[in-house]
Amino acid sequence: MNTFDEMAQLLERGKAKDLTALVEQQLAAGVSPKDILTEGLIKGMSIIGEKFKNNEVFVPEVLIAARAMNMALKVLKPALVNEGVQSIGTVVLCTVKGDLHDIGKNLVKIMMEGVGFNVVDLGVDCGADKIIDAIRRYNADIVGLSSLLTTTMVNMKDIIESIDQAGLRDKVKIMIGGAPVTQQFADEIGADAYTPDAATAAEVAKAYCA
Ligand code: B1M
Repeated sequence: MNTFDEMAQLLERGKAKDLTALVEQQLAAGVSPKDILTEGLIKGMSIIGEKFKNNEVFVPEVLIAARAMNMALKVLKPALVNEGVQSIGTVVLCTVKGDLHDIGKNLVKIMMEGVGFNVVDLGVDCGADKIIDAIRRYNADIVGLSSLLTTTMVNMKDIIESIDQAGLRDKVKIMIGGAPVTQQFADEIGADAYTPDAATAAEVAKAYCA
């Protein structure tokens, strides 16, 4: 088994301590943080996602794996983020109302901070009022919305309409993403951008604030 497979397996089994130790060791050995993320951690999460879909594992196992993933991401973050970069803009970021999935959103945060954004993370299960309040309070340039459920992605539409009604639609670019989200859906609900992954989200956001 190679080291990336070992990481994927530790993540699957929710072995947070062993996983973070292995990530630390690999970083120290000069392995690319991007490879650790995609070949090890995201691969492990995809395997558990597949097993979840096929009823081979259940919510508790997935929660334990997600905890291990978030802990490993904390270790990886300094290596993914360029320290000391001056802020190029402010992003208000959250997972939408009704949705508790935060791993993708946390990755978007890391990548956006990596290209120099100040990211205001509103967490999960976030409705329009909180977002509108944050746009005003932090003078945001961009709003990032994440959704992992087909039942919650529709809430993105309500949030965009509420931002419009609050008179803030021209002030911010609205970016959306998450597994069930598509470009077509983004066009339908009037978002400015859909991006399939966190790294592309950071690139597109940077282009808005260039
Ligand atoms: Co849930 N879950 N889950 N889950 N879960 C999915 C999403 C599901 C596809 C699993 C499945 O059936 N195969 C399915 C959704 C089905 C659907 O709607 N079509 C599902 C379900 C059904 C549920 C529950 C309803 C299960 C239940 O209770 N019966 C429940 C809902 C709870 C709720 O939110 N109200 C639930 C609960 C959970 C846990 C709490 C156990 C846990 C979440 C823990 C956590 O996040 N802290 C969990 C997990 C972990 C998953 C899977 C296994 C993994 C998600 C993940 O973190 N992926 C997932 C299956 C899967 O995706 N294969 C599944 C890794 C992450 C890096 O990817 O978040 O897609 P992702 O982010 C990507 C891109 O999407 C993108 O960038 C990232 C990559 O760079 N991206 C953006 C994300 N946001 C972006 C925003 C952007 C741009 C890009 O711009 C702003």
